Order: sequence, then C-alpha cells, then structure tokens
Amino acid sequence: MNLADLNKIALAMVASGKGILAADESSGTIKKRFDAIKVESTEQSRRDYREMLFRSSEAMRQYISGVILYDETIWQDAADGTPLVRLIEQSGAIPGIKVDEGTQALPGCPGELVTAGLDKLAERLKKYYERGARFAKWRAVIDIGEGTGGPGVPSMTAIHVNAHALARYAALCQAAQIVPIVEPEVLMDGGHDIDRCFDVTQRVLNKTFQELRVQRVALEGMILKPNMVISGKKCARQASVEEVAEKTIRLLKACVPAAVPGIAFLSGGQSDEDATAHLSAMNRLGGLNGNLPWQLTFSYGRALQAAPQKAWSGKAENVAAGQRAFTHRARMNSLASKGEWQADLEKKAA
Ligand code: 5MM
Repeated sequence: MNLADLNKIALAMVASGKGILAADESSGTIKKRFDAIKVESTEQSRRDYREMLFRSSEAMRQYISGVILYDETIWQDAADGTPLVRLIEQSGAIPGIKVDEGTQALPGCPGELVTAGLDKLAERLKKYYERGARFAKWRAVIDIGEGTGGPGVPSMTAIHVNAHALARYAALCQAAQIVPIVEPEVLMDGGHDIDRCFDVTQRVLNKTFQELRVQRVALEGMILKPNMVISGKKCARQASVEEVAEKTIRLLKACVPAAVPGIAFLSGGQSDEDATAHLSAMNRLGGLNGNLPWQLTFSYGRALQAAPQKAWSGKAENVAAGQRAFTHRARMNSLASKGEWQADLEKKAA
C-alpha cells in the first residue's frame, strides 16, 4: 500500500467546492427511479441516462470530484464507443465503484441487515483498478427501531457485524491501492427524533472507527460517508436546519479522528434543498468556530439526481434540460460545501 498516493486521491475527492456523485444505483433501485419517471429500465436506457450526467461538462469539471459507479456502468461504453469511465476521467473527475453486494437478513437479529460482498473482493478490486477505479464504496444499513423494526433495533450485534464488514472491506481496498468510502448509514425512516438519531449514529461511528483501527486501516487514506443527525421522516417534530447542523458537527467532532481527510454525506431521502441547506449550515458553522479538521462535502445520490431524472424523462430531446438540472444541483451543493449557499439562489434559477 502506498499511503501517500491514497491520501492524495482522498484529498482530491473532497477538494474545495467539489463533491461526489453517487450514481451507483443497483439494477433494482434504478428501476424504481425510472418507474417514477415512466422510463423502461434497460441496459441502454441506463447507459443513456448516465452518459447524459457524465457529459454535463460544467457540472463534472467544476463541481464533481468523483463518481461512484455500479458494476454494469463501469464496463459500459457511451453511444460513440468511449468507455463511460474515460468520460469521467476526461472531465477531471475520479471514477469509483460500489463493491458491496447489497444487504441480507442478519441471523438472530429479526428485522436487521448485514451487508454482503467480501467473498472474492480482493480479485474484484484488482479488476476495477485496472479499469480505472481509484476509490470504492460499501454501504452498511442501520435501521432505528421506532416505527419500523421495534425498540431493540438497532442491536449492538448489528452495529458490530456491519462495522466489522466495513473495516474488512476498507483494509482490502487499501491493499489494492483503492481509497475506501466507508458508509455506515443510519436510516432516517421511522418516527424517531433527532436525539435518538444522534445516539444511534454515535454508537455506529464509534464502533466503526474501533473496527477500522483493529483492522489497521490507515485513516488518512479513506473517506467517511455518514448520515446527518436528523429527525426521522415520520417524527412530529422536525429539527431545524440549525439544529441538524449543530448536532451533526458536535457528533462528528466527538467521533471522527482528524486524520480522516474528508466527510462526504449521503442525502438519505432528504429533499434536494434540505440536503443542500444542511450541508451549507454545517460548513458555515465550521467556519465560524475555526476550521474543522476535515473537509465536509456531499456524496449524494437522490439529492443530485431527482431533478435531472425528472427533466430528462427518458427523451433524447430533454438531454440538455436534464444536464441543466444536474448542473444546477451540483452548483448549489458546491456552494454548500463552502458554506455559501443561500435559498434565494434556488428561486433565481427557477
Ligand atoms: C445511489 O444509491 C446508492 C445505491 O443504492 P442500492 O445499492 O440500494 O441500489 C446508495 O448506496 C447511495 O450511494 C447512498 O445511499 C447515497 O445516496 P443518497 O440517495 O442517500 O444520497
């Protein structure tokens, strides 16, 4: 492992004013997104859609540092025969790859999940590296009981086994000269309040960093992709933007070592504007309190793609509109990553 090179890639992934496009929807998830815009999900429609995003030159050059791809996409070519990976590289962004293989029921823990994909991971990483991937992603899913899995969820068992798998994955990535994005996602589904999210996320992050240390993962060569500390979607009291920012920063300062180069949040089902407003408020707060030890940016899937998907709606004549919508969201989040976003910028664009 060459840690200096891993650190260089990690720093480029969170370069000032840039963030990551999570375009790694598995076939089932992209089908759901396409169903919502009444587009049939075929190998070609998925390719056309993603090619539209990667050819959005302003967004890709100015605001996007890296793209997380799904296995199908990393091997696909654009309509003119150029590999999609090359399009990403040509824009100056870094190609990355989702290497987890989704979740499975966790035996002994009803309603809880563990992420699969460690078998043969070392061999798969080698092939992805040869294809151009310089970072990878693995997502662990932790549910909060109220309203969904019951009061005993999450169990310490689920937190532990998922942290263990994240660390195994991260160590294998670094051995293959690939920067791991470590994504322990505490879901925002359910009726729990923001303080319950704080407590659960704290347990999850502490266990994750404990496992990363045990398995000798070099923190300088990874990126953390956490959820924000936020109220459950069905909670009657929705925390304000300021409360989300204050509690998320407080938690991250307590749990995330300064050696980690960057934190790139998932959006988790927040509205586009909420995801942007929260990120901006956190960076404003960080700036007011003296610099944070890590860069804070975005690694959004839905919050970057919902608008372009709608604008595109599967029609070739809508490609320019889809690219405009993507560029707008990427620009808003770029501003948020510097604490410079303001709500009226959204209205001006509308
Ligand atoms: C883009 O969606 C990713 C893949 O999901 P599936 O494996 O379930 O198809 C997902 O992991 C995503 O990268 C993260 O959750 C962040 O996306 P959001 O939409 O939460 O910002």
